[in-house]
Amino acid sequence: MTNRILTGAKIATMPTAGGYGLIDQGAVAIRDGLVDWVGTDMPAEYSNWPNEDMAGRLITPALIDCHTHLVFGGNRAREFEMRLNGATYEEVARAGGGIVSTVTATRTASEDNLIEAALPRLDALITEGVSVVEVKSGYGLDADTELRMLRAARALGTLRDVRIKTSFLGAHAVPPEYAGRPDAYIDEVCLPTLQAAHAEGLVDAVDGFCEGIAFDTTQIARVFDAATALGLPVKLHAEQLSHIGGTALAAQYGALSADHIEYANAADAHALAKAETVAVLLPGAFYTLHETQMPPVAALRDQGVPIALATDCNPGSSPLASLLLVMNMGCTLFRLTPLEALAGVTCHAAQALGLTDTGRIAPGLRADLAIWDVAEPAELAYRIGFNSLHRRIFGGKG
Ligand code: DI6
Ligand code: FE
Repeated sequence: MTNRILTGAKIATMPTAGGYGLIDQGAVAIRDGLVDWVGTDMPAEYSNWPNEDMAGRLITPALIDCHTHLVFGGNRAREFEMRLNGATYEEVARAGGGIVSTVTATRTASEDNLIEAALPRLDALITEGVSVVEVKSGYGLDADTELRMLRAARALGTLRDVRIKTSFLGAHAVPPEYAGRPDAYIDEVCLPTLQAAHAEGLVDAVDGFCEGIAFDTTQIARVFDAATALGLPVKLHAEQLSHIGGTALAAQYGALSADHIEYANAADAHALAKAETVAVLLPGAFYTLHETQMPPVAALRDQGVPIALATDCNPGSSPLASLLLVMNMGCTLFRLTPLEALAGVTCHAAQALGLTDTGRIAPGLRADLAIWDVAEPAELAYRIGFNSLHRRIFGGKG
């Protein structure tokens, strides 16, 4: 790997102190895949390093998509049409559509089929400067398919220059064969499959869907207790469609993140702040489902809760594979600032995945960088459907 120095750039370092940490006419030295130095007055030791002039381009940390369901079979375009003919998302789900219809398509897909279907979605993210993608299971809802999904997710990280972080989401929905018996499903399928997936090294975190159409806090707590016993961090789809206590439960377990949280309240925001749990906002689902309940952004700000943004790429509520569009949606739909949007897909997204080696530009962190054909960071969230990536550097390569 060539050690080199990138010069003549505007650098958004995204420091832990907050703000863009902008460095004008700055340089960043890359040694053995890590950031060795970043600043303006280049130390003499770098004067004979290969030097690449960025010609004033913006450099940010490479982007991180901290919430996706990237691996799945089939698609749900027909349900999209149903909803546009008046059916609500919950009505589609209760009529046996929704998540369960993707389960059928995923159960019949081989690992290779799942990989082949996911790669175009992964490539779409990578072309926008993404270096880390979180991928959940949750469309198998039986042991074999959940394990196959997680193996496919792990395989994606060997087929592309990208880091994959996996989340076990066995508690995503109750499969048809357990209709009306959620507790039995948790006991007989979800928990044993979590054990098997962990034993195979397939799980980085454990997630759940805490919602009226999925699992209640008591059921999610049993999954979280099993995760804790295995030493695995947790995260949770919480307060997406109603308020049933998921956000508070996530905070109680010290979750890495609570996700969606449109129906969370000020008390929930306080609990997240105390637990240092990241609020992951998912405007793609809000937009696709034509939701109206906004997440409590003002309360999250007041409490100092780190806000992340992600695609929630999934075939039902967010068939979206553009983190740049998510930044624009975060600003336009949720009134985030462009700075909050950039932090949401870099340093706060890293925190939502428990990563401390990326998401910022600082000595000792990975040289995961995105170089943009823009002059100002705000342009990244401002543009709609216009990828301004000039180059992505992954672990010092590229
Ligand atoms: N919330 C969502 O919006 C997705 N899953 C979840 O827990 C929906 C997934 C799907 O509709 O396929
Ligand atoms: Fe999701």
